[in-house]
Amino acid sequence: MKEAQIKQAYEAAKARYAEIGVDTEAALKQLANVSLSLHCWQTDDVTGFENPDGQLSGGIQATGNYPGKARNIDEVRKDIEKVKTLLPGNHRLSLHAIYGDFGGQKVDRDQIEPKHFQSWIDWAKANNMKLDFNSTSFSHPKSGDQSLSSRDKGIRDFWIEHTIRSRKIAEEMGKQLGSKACHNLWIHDGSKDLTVDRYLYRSLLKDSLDKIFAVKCPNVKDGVESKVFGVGLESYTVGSHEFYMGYAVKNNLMCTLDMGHFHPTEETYDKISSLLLFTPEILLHVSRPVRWDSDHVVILNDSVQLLAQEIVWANALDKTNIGLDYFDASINRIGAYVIGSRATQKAFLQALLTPISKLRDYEANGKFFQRLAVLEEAKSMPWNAVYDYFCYINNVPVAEEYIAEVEKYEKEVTSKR
Ligand code: RNT
Ligand code: ZN
Repeated sequence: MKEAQIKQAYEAAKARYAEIGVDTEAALKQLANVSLSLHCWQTDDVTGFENPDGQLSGGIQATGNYPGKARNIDEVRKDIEKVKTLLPGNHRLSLHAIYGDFGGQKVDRDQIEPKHFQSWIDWAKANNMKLDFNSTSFSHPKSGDQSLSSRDKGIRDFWIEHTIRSRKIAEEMGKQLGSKACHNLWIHDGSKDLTVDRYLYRSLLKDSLDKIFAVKCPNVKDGVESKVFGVGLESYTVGSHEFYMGYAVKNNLMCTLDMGHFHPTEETYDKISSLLLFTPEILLHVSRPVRWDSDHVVILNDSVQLLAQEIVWANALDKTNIGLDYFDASINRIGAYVIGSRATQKAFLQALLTPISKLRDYEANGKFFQRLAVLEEAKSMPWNAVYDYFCYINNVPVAEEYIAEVEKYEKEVTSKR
């Protein structure tokens, strides 16, 4: 797009928004502070560096084998650096415990230490990024169907140790980078078929979590992530939403809301206002469920728009940690990153550009037709000209221009892997 065209469209949009009482400059400032936590695992289909030939397990699957996936730490970093050049704004990076800099050594999960992530911390500093972290219960010989909720004390202790170590790594990241790191705990524990001991596994999980969170990490914000079911574990999930909601409320932790982890017609946005009354902050996994898969590339759909609106309208941007969580191995992975992150930003921008005080007035005065009409009109307001301008002032490709950049990187870099 031509510079003059971007600016002209923005000025027209600005004037149009001013007519409905919305300040686009203010919205742009707020959008600049919305940082996304980019999930490192979109680069390599959740493989990590422990065993590059290992199978992904734990109720999650990446389907497709599009060429060019990152095979090592340098390639993951290169890819993230590329993504950064295609995204407006400042973003964080979320690492999983299997992405340590193990230097070719076998380091089991109960042996990981901050030193294995020091080069990531240095890299983050050099790239002006903050880090978040995740313990990894899946893809390991001791995972089985259950980890922290296993009947076997040896297995539970192994994963307790792993998770405490993961939190200590997050602590180090938070400390060194001067920004609290979110630590997310998601375990796959569940059962393929009916179980007659639902209460037992949940009480074992509660007991394991008590041990894990007894270790204080002041530079960490802890989140616990529920799920409705996992592939191969369809009948029972130990860490259900009710389980973690209870646990988080009681222990002042965050519930991680993964948009792919609820019943198909259940919307994530409606949980925000309830959670924020009882838990300190929220951690999101922005994702897109499609039938059995909870992790398709995020697009600008109703669920993401409703979620962003709810957060903005609840004045909760500074209590919301926006992680992305999707992995698609069937298309260009860098392109997948850009589509999903931009869609998420667009949803927040749309929410920031909505005339909320007018809508609230209508609502308070029982003018429900007017409320619905303005909500509908907001959808076709020229928010895209504002987003294009946001890309432009941040020196990243505007609109579909990023496609050529992704193609170029594919030609020069990923296709040669
Ligand atoms: C799995 C969870 C979890 C993972 C990542 C890799 O269903 O959503 O968050 O996707 O941690
Ligand atoms: Zn998730």
